[in-house]
Amino acid sequence: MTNKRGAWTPDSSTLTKAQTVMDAAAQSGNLYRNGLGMIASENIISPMVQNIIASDLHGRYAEGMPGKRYYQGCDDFDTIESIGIELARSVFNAPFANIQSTSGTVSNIAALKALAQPGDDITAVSTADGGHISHARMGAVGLRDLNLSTYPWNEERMEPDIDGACELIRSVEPKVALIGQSVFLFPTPLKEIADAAHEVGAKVMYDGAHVLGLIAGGVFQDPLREGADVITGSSHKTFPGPQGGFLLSSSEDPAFQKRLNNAVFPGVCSSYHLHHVAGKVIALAEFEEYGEAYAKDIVQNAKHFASALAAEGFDVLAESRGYTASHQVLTRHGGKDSGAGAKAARLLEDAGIITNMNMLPGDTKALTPSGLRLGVQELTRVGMGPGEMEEVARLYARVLIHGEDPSSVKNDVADLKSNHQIIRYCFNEENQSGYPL
Ligand code: DSN
Repeated sequence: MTNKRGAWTPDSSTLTKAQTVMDAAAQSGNLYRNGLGMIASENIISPMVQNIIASDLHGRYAEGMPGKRYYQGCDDFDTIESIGIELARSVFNAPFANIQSTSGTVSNIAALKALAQPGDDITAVSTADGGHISHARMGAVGLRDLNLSTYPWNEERMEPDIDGACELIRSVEPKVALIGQSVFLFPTPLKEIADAAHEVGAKVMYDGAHVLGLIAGGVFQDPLREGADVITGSSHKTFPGPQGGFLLSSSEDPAFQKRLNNAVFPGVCSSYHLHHVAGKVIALAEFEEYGEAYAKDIVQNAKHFASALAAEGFDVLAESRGYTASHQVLTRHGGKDSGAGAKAARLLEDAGIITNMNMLPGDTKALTPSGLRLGVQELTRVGMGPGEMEEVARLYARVLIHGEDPSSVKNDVADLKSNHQIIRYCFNEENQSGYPL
């Protein structure tokens, strides 16, 4: 038995296996260095973040909060985390910020621990409509043993049907009204939903994992001012930091803030990965400086890319709303459940364009969906603008519409990418080696 590349066998020596791992990591780096990373949940980290996540902090523990630790040796990390909390409160304009959680899903598990008890009701967007797996019984919602009711979905507007969602909340009277998706083209009209939720005593939890950088950059929506009690999110999508999570709240109540902190530690984390926390703090500092411009450029690029794809002949969703107001673009490549999205994603990968297949309205099977979900945040991060968005749309068309051999398109993909090797919107922009090794 060998893996896909035939690079190892189970009886290889352990050193060979370790070397194979090093080679595969380098190969994976090359794939993205020479190709177009367009998975909407991904990004690349800045040189300063690359440095700090490889620091000694990686091996350390700091359970508790700054100034109140269960281990010695934490004074310097206290400085780091204190600066990080202050920066997060400023960048996200949030009275409360916890920067410890190790991912968006971990933030969701912590929030559900703080906001609900097993057996309580929750309302959310269904995974078929773009809700995240942690919003489902198969994920964190099930782990907390919550009863899930899903909002009706408005396919035309690609958002919850607002009247239907409010009706559902008023009839179910959940403990948590969860808003936000992994397929997130447009801001959710939050105020009406939050009013209905607060009327029945529910807390409003907004999963901003995908759009956190756009929210912080002031170009998407402002959930904490529109009625969200808690925002959860990842630190590595449109917010361009290392892998990790955030937990934010509009609450000034010290008891509620303590409940949120306790839900992260000791609730769902022991070690909370100090090197990544420090990386988040650097990324927050960089965002404070460059975030607004980055967020604006992302959304401008996404709109431009969507229009350029449509002009090439692609079926781009949500035309009536201008296709997108986020970093994401959705395209349909065949009939429902046809697997056309999966096929398109494989052909694009052969051309060096990395995307993911995605269910679109009407699809029922996650492995044979009809669509692609595309994100432009990484291309924006390496300095691509509207002109490059048009070039990328042409590359898509050569592969998926004109049936050109993906391996010949791959050369042009690499050519385009060779001019975009410097990571932008960060410190030391002019003095860096670019993509991570
Ligand atoms: N599964 C990720 C996404 O691609 O949206 C989020 O965790």
